[in-house]
Amino acid sequence: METSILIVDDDDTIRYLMKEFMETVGYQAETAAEAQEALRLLEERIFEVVVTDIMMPGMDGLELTEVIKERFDTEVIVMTGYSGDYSYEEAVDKGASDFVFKPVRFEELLLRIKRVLRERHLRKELQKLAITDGLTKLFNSRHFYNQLEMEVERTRRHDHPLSLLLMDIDHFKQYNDLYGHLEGDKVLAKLGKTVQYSLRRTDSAYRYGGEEFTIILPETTAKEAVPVAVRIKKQISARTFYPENGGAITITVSLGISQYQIGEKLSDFVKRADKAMFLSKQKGRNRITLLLEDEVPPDQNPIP
Ligand code: GH3
Ligand code: MG
Ligand code: MG
Repeated sequence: METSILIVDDDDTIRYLMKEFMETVGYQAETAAEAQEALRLLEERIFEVVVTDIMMPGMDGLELTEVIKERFDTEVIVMTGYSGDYSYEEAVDKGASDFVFKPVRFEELLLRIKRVLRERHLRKELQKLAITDGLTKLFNSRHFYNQLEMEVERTRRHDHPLSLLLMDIDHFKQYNDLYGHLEGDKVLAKLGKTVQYSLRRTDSAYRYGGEEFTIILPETTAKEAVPVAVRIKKQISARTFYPENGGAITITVSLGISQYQIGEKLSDFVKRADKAMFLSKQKGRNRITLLLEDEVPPDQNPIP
């Protein structure tokens, strides 16, 4: 994808020349003559970097930087005409990633933009790593609790349904004992992919523990979560594994579904999904159990 740069300056010539330069070196460039216009453009589309003048009529560049950093995921480089007027510290304090003096040498600005983009990319990679499970490439459990808290909060506010799916591999210890931990890891990795492919766009999947997975289904009742669970279960049992020293092996999973009940604690919501999963195990594994309220007898809500 092309990188988009927004140039904000009240000087027509600078805007024109800078846009032309940015396009020559391969960026998409847009311009704004003042801060409000810049903010309007930022509402409309994504810019990776904003290069803004400080001295402008109306909202100045430092203020604009502050607003951008509050509202958008965009890097800001500020330009100033008089080296004494504003300090680097002031600009950085408002959230700017870099600072250049006018008259701006375009080659220098380009180097600074490249560095800012490199750092942005690195930061995004790190952010992704921090919430990703290395083996399954699904989100990790820390992210699970953060996201679930956010979704529960939203559900409380809007009174929309929210469901949770918990899944555990059947007899996985046996698989590890028979074929080795490394082969077990391969199953987990494949399962991560299978789960990811079976999800709807709004759902998110997490490695909850060793061989346990969770899926958050926003705007979904427990009943509506059933077909998602059925699809995942089917996809998993349709896969064949070929561990070393083994033949063609298939695995099964047990699932539990719960729906958030307004007012309940987040931990009770999770516990109920866990309990539903446990009921699936009790009933012989390789099945789905839906638990709407806590004290439902084990043989209720059976799903083939
Ligand atoms: P059940 O059907 O009751 O769930 O039986 P189970 O054997 O799957 O359950 P149990 O909780 O007894 O064992 C879970 C096993 O999962 C134990 C452990 O060896 C395996 N496991 C957990 N995390 C990992 C992992 O990261 N890699 C591998 N290879 N195995 C793991
Ligand atoms: Mg387990
Ligand atoms: Mg298990």
